[in-house]
Parts: sequence; C-alpha cells; structure tokens
Amino acid sequence: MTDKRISIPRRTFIRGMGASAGVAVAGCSKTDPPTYGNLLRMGDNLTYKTHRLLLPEHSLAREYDYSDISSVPAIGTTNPADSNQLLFNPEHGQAYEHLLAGAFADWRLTVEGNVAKPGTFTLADLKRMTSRTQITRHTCEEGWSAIAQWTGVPLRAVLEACGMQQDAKFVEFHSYDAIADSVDMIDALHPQTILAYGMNGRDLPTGHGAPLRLRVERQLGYKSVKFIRKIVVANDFGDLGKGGPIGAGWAWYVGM
Ligand SMILES: Nc1nc2c(c(=O)[nH]1)N[C@H]1C(S)=C(S)[C@@H](COP(=O)(O)O)O[C@H]1N2
Ligand SMILES: [Mo]
Repeated sequence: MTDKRISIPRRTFIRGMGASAGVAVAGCSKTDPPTYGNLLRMGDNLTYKTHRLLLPEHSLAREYDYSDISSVPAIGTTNPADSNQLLFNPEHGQAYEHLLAGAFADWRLTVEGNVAKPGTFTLADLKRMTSRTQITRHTCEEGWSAIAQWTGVPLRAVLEACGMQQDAKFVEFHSYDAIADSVDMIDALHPQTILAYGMNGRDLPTGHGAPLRLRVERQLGYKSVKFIRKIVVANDFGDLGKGGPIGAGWAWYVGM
C-alpha cells in the first residue's frame, strides 16, 4: 500500500498533478473530488486526484493469513444505544436499543438515492447474497493497526441489486450514532469494499459495528463506518453535517 506511493518517481508525480488540474477543468469524471470550499483542504484534493490518477483502480489491499489475525480494539462508538457515548444520536440511538434487544430481527438496511429500485434488506437478505471473506489490516488514524477477518456482501452487489444509476458519483453511509461518511465510485465498486456482517468467523460484535459495517480497505479506519442503517447513492457531494468527515474536521479521502 504505502510502498506504491513511495515508488512514484518525482517527475511522474508532477506530471500527475498537471493532469489532475486538467481533470478539474474538464469536470464530470467519476473521480470528481468534493468541493470543500476551504483552502486548507486543497491538499486533500491533490492527494485524492494524484492517487486516483496514478494508482490502479482495482489494486487490492494486502490480504493476510488466518494466523496473522490479531486482537482488534473497539474504537469510537461501541454501542449507539448508550447515551454516554460521545457520538450518541438520540433518535437513532433509541431505535438501536430496540433492534439490539431483538437480535436485529427488525433491523433493515435502507438503500435510496440514485437507484432505480430503492429498497430495504434484512440481515438474512444480505447473507443470502454473494459473499466475500477477507483478512485485512485495519489502520486507525490514531496510530494503531490490527488484522481481522471480515465477511460480508460486496457493496457492488447491493448497489447493482438496487439498480444504481451509471452516473452516480458518491455512496453515503449513515449510521446509528452521529457518524456519516461517503466514498467515491472507485472505492464503492472495489472488490474488497464489503458490507460486513461477520468478523473472525462470528456475527459482527456490537462494539465493532453490529449488525453491519463498511470495510473500505484502501483508506484509513474511520472510513469503515460501523452500525450502518442507510445507504444513499448520490450525484453530488453531500454535506453530511457535524458527523461527516468535513464537519468533524477530518479529510474525506484518506487513501493508503
Ligand atoms: N458509526 C461509527 N463508525 C466508526 C466509528 C465510530 O465511532 N462510529 N469509528 C471509526 C474509527 S476511528 C475506527 S478506527 C473504526 C474502529 O473500528 P473497530 O471498533 O471495529 O476497531 O471504526 C470507524 N467507524
Ligand atoms: Mo480510527
């Protein structure tokens, strides 16, 4: 992952930047970066465009062996129903309490936005779809990393089942705490981008995002949104409010 970035010769890098300026002018590519309206964030856009121009779209994050699995701390929200947690959301927190008590039998994933068939999925629906299991390293912006096995349905399969529009640009994830985030279509359709319901061979534990979390393996840990309740396919970069990466003061794109 990181070694790819290091191996880019300086000249290629500079040429890449020139080309990315061209992309910015042309607009309407499937990798249009968000408009932050903030000068400080221009560096983030440059990182984003440089990655998207120079790194292969479908390069895979490294996958590990079963024996590499380590213990993974549960970070950030560990129970959206707990009003003492920093990112507690009163409305969705209450709903989560009920769903957790019922072992998620009443939980539904909502998919809406630029899709021909907006709809809802039960956990059983998702488990019946094509599945992918991968052992990957989670890298948190706080400086730790850990390896786990994740099982879930590729996001691409869910988007295709809903008739995703071809000109869609972003996919948003809304959770049962205050967090919301989005990825571009390259990450959304990437084969390792999954909606995970399993971890290390068991159902996803509450602290790790039950019943469903995102795994975006080529970006830092905070992009892997836990406790997902709703997915929105969007043509424009949405303002995801205080719980979104921009509102929280974090970079939207944190590719590794
Ligand atoms: N909904 C939600 N998703 C979240 C978070 C959170 O607090 N709430 N924390 C993020 C951060 S910073 C990290 S490092 C990972 C932690 O995942 P883990 O608890 O399984 O280790 O989840 C990410 N996704
Ligand atoms: Mo993190």
